[in-house]
Amino acid sequence: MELPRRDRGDERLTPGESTDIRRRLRLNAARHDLVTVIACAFDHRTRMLPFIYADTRMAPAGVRGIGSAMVDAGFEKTRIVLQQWNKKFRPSQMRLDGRIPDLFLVSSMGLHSDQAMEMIRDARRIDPAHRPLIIAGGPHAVYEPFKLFSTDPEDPNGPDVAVTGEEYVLMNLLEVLLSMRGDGERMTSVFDRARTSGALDAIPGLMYPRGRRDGIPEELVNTGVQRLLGDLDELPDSAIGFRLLEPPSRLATLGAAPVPVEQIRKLSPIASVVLTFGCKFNCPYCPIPAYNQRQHRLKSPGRIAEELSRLHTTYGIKHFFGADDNFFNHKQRTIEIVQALADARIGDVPLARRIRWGTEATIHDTLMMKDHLELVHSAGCRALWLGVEDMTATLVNKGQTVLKTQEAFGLLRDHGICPMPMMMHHDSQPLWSRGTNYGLLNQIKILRKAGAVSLQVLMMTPSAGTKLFEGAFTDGMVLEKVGGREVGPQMYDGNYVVASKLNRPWKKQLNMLTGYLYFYNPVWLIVKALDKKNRLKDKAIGMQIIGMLGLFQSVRRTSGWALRLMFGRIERVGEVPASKVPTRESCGTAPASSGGLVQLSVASAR
Ligand code: B12
Ligand code: SF4
Repeated sequence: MELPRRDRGDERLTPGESTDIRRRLRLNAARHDLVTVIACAFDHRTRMLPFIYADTRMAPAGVRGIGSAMVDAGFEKTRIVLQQWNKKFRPSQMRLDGRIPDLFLVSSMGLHSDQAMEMIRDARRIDPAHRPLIIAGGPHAVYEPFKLFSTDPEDPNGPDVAVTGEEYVLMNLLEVLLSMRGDGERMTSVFDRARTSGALDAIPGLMYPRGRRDGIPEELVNTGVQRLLGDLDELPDSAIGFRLLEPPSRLATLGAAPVPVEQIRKLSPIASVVLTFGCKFNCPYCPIPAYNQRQHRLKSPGRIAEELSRLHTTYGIKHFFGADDNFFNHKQRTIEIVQALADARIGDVPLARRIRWGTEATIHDTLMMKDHLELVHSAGCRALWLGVEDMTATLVNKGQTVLKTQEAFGLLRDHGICPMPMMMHHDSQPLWSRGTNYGLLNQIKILRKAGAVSLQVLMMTPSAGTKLFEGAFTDGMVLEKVGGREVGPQMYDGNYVVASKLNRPWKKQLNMLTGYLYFYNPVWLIVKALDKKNRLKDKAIGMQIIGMLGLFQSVRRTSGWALRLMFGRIERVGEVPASKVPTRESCGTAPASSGGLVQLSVASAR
């Protein structure tokens, strides 16, 4: 099921409210003097193609955004810990400014949720008289918040509250809590009072547990769908988040100071930046349009140019990745952004000569932009990741065809922009097809010839918050255990076959590896190196090298799974994932104070 949407016209926050709430918090921040640690969960078992470099060399925008908002709201004592760089970090041992933090915030994607839960479990080991308020957020909390709350009496675990939205929801929560907080009162204690009084129920975008035992909910309360920030210019300066990063280390504890400014560029040579959100398409396997409540949200062209300039001048970062869902989604707005970037200067030098950036777009919209690709290039754009999925549009039809894909790739290549295709392999696609373009290798061959610089082949995997999600479970496609090994969340990255109608889907697993090997190999590296006419030659060589290294990792990590799929017993999931305890929808209003459990309506009980 897709994420629900607020009533039409009520999807967005009142303009100015997001800036205003941070201003209001700043007025009281000194009195509360909060210490906050924000951890980004990362499961190192997921390190392989096609994300092998970007996964650790690009400090994620989500935690940086949350850190920037905290500092902008006046809470300077904030540190961001990336498990990507601090594998051994133990929240139970964290001290910042000599104190156990007041707030411990955990951000996670679904596939890193084992690590997120382990960090939360560890934070709960802190003496209850001192333990921080634990708040979970990020994509996993957005799409499957109920999974963050343990229902196992042997393993009480879970955050105090999950934020199912963006920065504003956290600020809203803090404002409510701090307005009720006595001097020096523990955040967990004020949270308990707020929960009991129903004060949380008026904050859209939360899920919190209620029950007699901490860590074992008897019900979950869902306060409804967040209101989205419409004007992304209201976001705090994203440069702030970079100066909060914990230096990489093998220690369980935190360092005395964050990463020095001059080292940031080395650790995170790429900066992901929020430019736009939303996509006008409606692919059934994609949760993005519903998450955005069908809104297209942007930063203004001036703000984008200013932000990239500041990130470059402050930290020396030269490479940027737009966290866009479809950067070309709206032609006129895109032209305005790229024009502003092309015109921007740092001193006497054009910004676009100092920086390079890439982002995601669709084939359809790339063709719509075909008369403006020169401008896109002069704005500094050097790579576009394009969802070609299956070029014959058998899997999903969003107007892509072989001819259109070739045309778009050719145009990009001619304009010095690397086309980076993202493909989706599925049950009915063979490895090779005779006389048609349907096979995986046939399509890779076409893409390679058309100028693809990198390759992404992921297996079609059910994604929470999509139209296809529940059906994949009810149709018996989703695997639970194979050869005795359970499918863990870290395997939901598209690199493992975890859903298939085939009796023996091992071929699919090997097809992906074969596809990568066909694209990333020494022969093709030499071909690229000898190709004198190719304007993108250097990038293609670089990607071949990264690709071969990544392929080694992919083979190492996934071939055991292929063997299990070949010989092991395959057990399938029998039911759609849902909360095991009743979920009460709070309807966005505060119920009367109650010490016991209030149950208004049961949304999902299993
Ligand atoms: C950039 C990106 C990547 C980069 C990440 C690099 C990096 N280190 O940053 C790369 C290319 C490596 C990548 C890979 C993958 N990605 Co990706 N990626 C994105 C993308 C396009 C942008 C992420 C981003 O920066 N967003 C901007 C920030 C500001 O938003 P955010 O992270 O959601 O954070 C906001 C809120 O969630 C919230 N929040 C976040 N953390 C916290 C914490 C607390 C305490 C609170 C209160 C709030 C909060 O506030 C933030 C500010 O508004 C998103 C889609 C999107 N538009 O967000 C997908 C997305 C995150 N990716 C996704 C997936 C599934 C993957 C892959 C598994 C590949 C795949 N099958 O699609 C791999 C996993 C690789 C790995 N090993 O980790 C999914 C995650 C879905 C889920 N349920 O977890 C997303 C959401 C796309 C989607 N809707 O399907 N990805
Ligand atoms: S075009 Fe891409 S971002 Fe848009 S709905 Fe389809 S898969 Fe999602």
